[in-house]
Order: sequence, then C-alpha cells, then structure tokens
Amino acid sequence: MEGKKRTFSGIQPSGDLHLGNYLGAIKNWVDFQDEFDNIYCIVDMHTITVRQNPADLRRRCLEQLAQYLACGLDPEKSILFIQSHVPAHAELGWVLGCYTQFGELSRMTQFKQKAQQHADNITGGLFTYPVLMAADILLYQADLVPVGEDQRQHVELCRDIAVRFNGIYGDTFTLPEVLNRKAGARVMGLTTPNAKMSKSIPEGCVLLMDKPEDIQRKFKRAVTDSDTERCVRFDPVAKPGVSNLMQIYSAVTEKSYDEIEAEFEGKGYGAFKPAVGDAVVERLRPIREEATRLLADKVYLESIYKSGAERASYLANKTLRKVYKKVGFVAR
Ligand code: AQP
Repeated sequence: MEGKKRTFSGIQPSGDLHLGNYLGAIKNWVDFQDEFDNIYCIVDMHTITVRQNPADLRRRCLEQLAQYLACGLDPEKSILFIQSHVPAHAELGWVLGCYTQFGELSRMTQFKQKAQQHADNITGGLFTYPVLMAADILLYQADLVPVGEDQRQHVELCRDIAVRFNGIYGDTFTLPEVLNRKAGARVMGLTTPNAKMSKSIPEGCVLLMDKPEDIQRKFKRAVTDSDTERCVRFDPVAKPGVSNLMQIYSAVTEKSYDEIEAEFEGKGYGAFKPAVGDAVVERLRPIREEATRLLADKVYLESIYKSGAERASYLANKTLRKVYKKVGFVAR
C-alpha cells in the first residue's frame, strides 16, 4: 500500500444505514478502494453524544459491520474497525480539544441542529463532537475524507486544528481534504426535498435493509414538484424533488442527467418515481441478502473487527506518541 494516498471515514451506529449514507459515503469508499490505502470505522463513541439504548447500540455495531462488508468493503483492502476499540481516538481527542476554540465549535451547523433536536440533553460531548472527529482523521494522517457534503464543515475545522497544531509544534499532521462526487453527495429526504435524507425523518428515508416493497412504497410517495411543466428535468432550485430523484437514479445506474432526461421524455413523474424505486431495489437487493448472511456468522465478524483494531492501533499509536512528545508529556 506504500505511496498511495490514505482515506479515513466513519459512520455512527446510531440507527440503520440509509441511502444517504450509502450514496454519500460507503459507495465511494468501495469505488475508491483500490486507488487508496483505506481505513473505515464504526464510530460508536460519537453515537453516545445523544442517549442510546446499550443493547441496541451493541447490535447495530455488528449490523453495520455486516453492511459495510455486504456493500463491498474488502478487509484485505480496507482496515475496518470499531472506534472504541482504539483508545488513541479518545486520547488525541482530549489533546486536540485544548487546541480548539469555543467559538469555532459554537459555529458548527450540526451542533446547532442537534442541540435543537435534543434540547433536554445538550451535552459537552455533543459540543465537542467535531474535535473527536478531527482526532479520528488526524490519527491516521489521512489525506482524504470521503464523506457527504453535510460533513464538510467538520473536515474544514479538522484542517484548521491541524494547521494550528503544526504551526506551534512543527509538521505533525497531514492536512485532510473532503472527497466526494456530485451525484450522492447530498441526498435529500423523499418527503422533504429541502432537508437531507436522515433517519430522524423515517418516512422519506430509505434504509439499506428495507424490503423491496417498502422501498417502492417510499418512492411512490416521494414529493415531486408542483410546477406545471411536469417533466423530468434537473433543476435543483425550481424542481428540488425531481432533481433529488434524478440524483439518486444517476448514482445507482451511473446514467448522466442528460441520459435520464431523454429516457423519461414525455413520460411525466408517474412513470419516473417507480423506475427510480426499481433501480434502488435492484441496487440494494444483493447488499441486503449478503448482510443478512454475514450477520449470522458472528465469529467471522469478530475476526474482522479484532484484526482491524490491531492494525488501526498500530498506526494511531505512532501519531499519538509523536503528539504526546511534542506537547511535553513524559514518555510512558
Ligand atoms: N443525506 C445524505 N446525503 C449524503 N450523504 C449523507 N451522509 C449522511 N446523510 C447523508 C453521510 O453519511 C456519513 C455518516 O453520517 P453520520 O455518521 O453523521 O450519520 P448520519 O447518517 O448523517 O446521521 P443522520 O441520518 O443525519 O441521523 P440524524 O437524524 O441522527 O442526524 C457521512 O459521510 C455523511 O456525510
């Protein structure tokens, strides 16, 4: 893997994986797998920034690993592990928190949104979430962070923290950049074309493990636009609903927007919505079947996350030792 750029990314096991996670993140991880040296994580420590049921959290970690593998992540090409199995994440997170300003964290859009959603439980963890995310990325000296657009602000803060630390102590961290593709970078909810697809709005959220009939039902009920034109044309401002469906269709079929417009010329929304549903069903079917098969093999899943944590720890501890030395801690 020498000489390749390194990627790092993760998803919270805070609910079932959805089409936004797949198209905005995991699909790119899989597509770029041969090109880069990859590290992909199940970020369980981020998940407890809002209250979780412990048994559900444990179950979802294993389900998520099975789904990562079913989507095509290959443990020979990508290190796959659970964040809490590598204590260096929490340790570097503490250090970086001491190089992050209160004002910077106060400006984070995700914090503002989540603080509204969980107004009765706005914890310090929710506020410092981006610092832990910066530690996740910087520990591995990642060059590229394949995430959806909603995470760009956090990656930019991570760069700012790294620049600040490097400025004080000399070159310590690689400066990471966001890596994503246009189609899938911001999948909107099927019932809320102006808000991102998210598990908090279940009606408009397609889960990777949804049954075909449920996927079809969600697409048939997708909100389209009330324009008089009624034709399939990409225009996110005038036609956010249809443009979102086109984005999804393009991402799962690899067809361009021009090709899609030509395919549905004169057909209207009534034909388009179920066609997108069909394409998504076919794309997700093998993933759902393989994830179900893998989930029954707990011994295999354990072997993957254990060896992943060992390999990740080796890399993470190298960076952590360097940081501890630079800030003036006595070597252990
Ligand atoms: N709608 C989306 N479009 C494109 N990419 C998305 N991602 C998430 N939603 C979309 C990408 O998925 C990765 C994991 O994100 P996360 O761990 O922050 O969790 P989440 O799935 O983003 O959380 P939700 O669904 O939004 O849940 P709630 O409702 O709890 O806030 C990231 O790469 C993200 O960009």
